[in-house]
Amino acid sequence: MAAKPGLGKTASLRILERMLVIRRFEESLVEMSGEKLFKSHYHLYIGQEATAAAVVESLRPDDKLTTTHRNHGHVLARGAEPGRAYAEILGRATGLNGGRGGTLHMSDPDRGFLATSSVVGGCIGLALGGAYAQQRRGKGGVSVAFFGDGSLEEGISFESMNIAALWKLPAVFICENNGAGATGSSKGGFPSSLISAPRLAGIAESLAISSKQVDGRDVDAVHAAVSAGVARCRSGKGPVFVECITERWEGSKPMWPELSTGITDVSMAWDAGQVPVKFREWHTHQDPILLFVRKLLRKKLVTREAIVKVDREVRARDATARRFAVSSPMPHGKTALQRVFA
Ligand SMILES: Cc1ncc(C[n+]2csc(CCOP(=O)(O)OP(=O)(O)O)c2C)c(N)n1
Ligand SMILES: [Mg+2]
Repeated sequence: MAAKPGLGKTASLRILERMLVIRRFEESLVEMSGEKLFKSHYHLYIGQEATAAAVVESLRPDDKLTTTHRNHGHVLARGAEPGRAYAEILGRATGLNGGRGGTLHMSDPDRGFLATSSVVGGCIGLALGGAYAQQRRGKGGVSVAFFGDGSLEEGISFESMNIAALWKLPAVFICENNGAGATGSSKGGFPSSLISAPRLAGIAESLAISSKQVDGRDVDAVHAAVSAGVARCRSGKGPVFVECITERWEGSKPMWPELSTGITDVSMAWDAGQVPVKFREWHTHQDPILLFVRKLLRKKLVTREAIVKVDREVRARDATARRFAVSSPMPHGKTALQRVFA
């Protein structure tokens, strides 16, 4: 895939804001779970924000997307209203899917999401259908699948990538490999994948799919790889695969999410004294938001004051969104059979 010029100030700030929207949403959600506002199992996107935020920067409004159980970041990055996303998780009538999908199947059809599937690997097959439709439509649209490393344990991913390659479909496979550091279910943690291939991108390469492995914490690296890949897809050259590697965030290691590294303080990006000793490695080397803020400051694209202001605005909007969801009604009993297939 060809290299792409770096991101300018406006795009960088737009991406940073998206990442903060996701982070504040996920932090709030842990509190809301603690308040027993919802009961279901859920998954947080903390630590992977750079990937969703940079991928959507390369997309057009008519592009299609599918995602997984770890979907909040993807849906929010694409511009879904946080209030309606919270409402969905709380099962409220005002939710993005009328409260029927919950956290595991939250989707935003108005923003191009074809479906969200918590069946590991399912979203890859769904995105393949989207890519076929985009090819038939002939307008240069692409279909993006966001999925975890665990999806590559599933047969559907191989079959889908094979068809995409054979038919030169405009499918963008975004594999978020957060396996490093996962404890795995055998040790009481959340499951991680067992795949014999040394490089996941190598699996797609074996099917003659243009592939790249990037640092999933690095906004510029993800954006450069994905925007080049999307351009390739739009020109009819077939599917692309980008493996975005992140270390598993501490709070996503146990079966139930924990806000183990605390509420993010953006000043940790420039004031090492704010960084708690216990999670120095995370705050210094892993947190994609702090890494991006430091880079923007180094490049003199923003000031500390501007960062604090954006974050303050994002937090205020997050508080409003939470209130909207909590005060929203539950779906009426009379609607129980609506949107039921059988
Ligand atoms: C077909 C299928 N098998 C098992 C599960 C149970 N399960 C839910 S999430 C998960 C791990 C998924 O790992 P990965 O795709 O890497 O996503 P991550 O949670 O690491 O982001 C498993 C095995 C499932 N949902 N679907
Ligand atoms: Mg994983």
